[in-house]
Amino acid sequence: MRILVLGGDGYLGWPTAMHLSNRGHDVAVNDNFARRSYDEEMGVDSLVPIATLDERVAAWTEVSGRTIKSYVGDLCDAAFVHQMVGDFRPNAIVHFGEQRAAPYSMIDQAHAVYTQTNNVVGNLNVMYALADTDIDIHLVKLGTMGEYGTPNIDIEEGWFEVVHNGRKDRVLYPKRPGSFYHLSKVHDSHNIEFGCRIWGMRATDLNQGVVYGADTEQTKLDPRLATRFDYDAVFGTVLNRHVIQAVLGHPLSVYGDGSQTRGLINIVDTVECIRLACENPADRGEFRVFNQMTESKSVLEIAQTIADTFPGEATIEHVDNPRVEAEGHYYNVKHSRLEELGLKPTLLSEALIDHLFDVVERHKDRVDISAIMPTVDWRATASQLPRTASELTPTAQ
Ligand code: NAD
Ligand code: USQ
Repeated sequence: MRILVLGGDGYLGWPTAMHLSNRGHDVAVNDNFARRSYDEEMGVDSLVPIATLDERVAAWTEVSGRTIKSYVGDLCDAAFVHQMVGDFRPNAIVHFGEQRAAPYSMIDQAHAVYTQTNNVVGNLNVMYALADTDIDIHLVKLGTMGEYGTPNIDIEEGWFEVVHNGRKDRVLYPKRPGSFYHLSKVHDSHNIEFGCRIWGMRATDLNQGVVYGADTEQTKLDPRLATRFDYDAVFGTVLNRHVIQAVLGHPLSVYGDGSQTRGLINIVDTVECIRLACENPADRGEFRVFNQMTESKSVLEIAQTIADTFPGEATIEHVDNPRVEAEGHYYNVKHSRLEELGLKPTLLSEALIDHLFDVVERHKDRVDISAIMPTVDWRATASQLPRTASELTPTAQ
């Protein structure tokens, strides 16, 4: 198949592109390097050094004998997106290309507006380019488990049967997300469902849990093929951060009492889920939703697992929760559909955590300690109105 991976320079996009290419698909990647600019804006860098996209693509050809084409440009530029989709004419578009950090979206008004504009407009441009080029192109869109929030009932895979006043309907599962970032994904989901219903698009929305891990089979082949690994309080995700904190001898930061529970998935399973979704497309007009996670754990359980596995001493520190989120809540997620397509879940294990300790040990001198503790507070509105249009746009742009 011909597969276009948007956000192909990111943590998940780059390993996915290589995984699909390795499976014999004809792959192209797109990115505007916004993620590298957020690093500059935040004054941090990936723990694992990463090559430029050009170097990555060249190294992949050298190592595998296969090619990955690259398109550099902004998904918010409609003309560029049309041109790219028309030029590559993919069978599937995998869309990772969004601003993905909840804390980044909660910094202030400018970052909230940027996040929602970048994500919602970029996704709409992709939908229009796809519909204009060939409505048969399958959109595989990265959503998030956080779209659902933490309702006091079981979480279904996207759709929900409701009986109300004696009548029954199948509706999109109600969403109650916890950040302006997570909200942007809800808006995308609604737009895509509309495209399926009105234009007859085929789409798979992958509501993915928190990803952990530093490597896939392909990233290990050459240091130039490594993917980024974030540890700072804005872009670092919880398990990856706890591993780094353990290795540095810092207490593992558990926000609040740590009873908040999240779905987790290893990066190795992420890339495989994308392959399965691409190779088994949704039907024409179908808005298909998969919950892309393999296990649930509370934040405290994650911290305890890391601390117990660490060969040295590791302590856990409860810090005031900078987010507004439920603790001690019900969490039961249905996630069987990817397994029905063939996913063999990779569950959190000592071996996986030990590998992460090794990766961090090798690069720990690159950590900026001042970036570890959270600084973004969900309750602070930072509502000073921007005076100029440029103040509405973070420096990353
Ligand atoms: P990432 O930030 O590392 O990668 C996203 C890439 O998209 C970056 O390289 C960025 O430069 C690019 N991008 C952003 N806006 C763009 C635009 N307008 N035009 C072109 N490129 C653009 O993020 P990631 O961790 O690889 O996540 C990828 C996707 O998966 C995101 O959509 C995210 O919401 C979703 N997701 C991630 C996780 C996780 O734990 N990392 C979990 C669930 C869902
Ligand atoms: N947390 C801590 N300590 C930390 C960091 C986080 O206790 O040092 C807690 C948070 O309060 C939260 C949970 O861990 O309850 C998860 O936080 P996170 O930063 O690991 O993940 P989140 O902000 O939810 O976002 C990440 C990705 C995002 C993706 C999402 C999947 O950045 O792109 O959409 O995971 S999900 O959480 O399922 O929505």
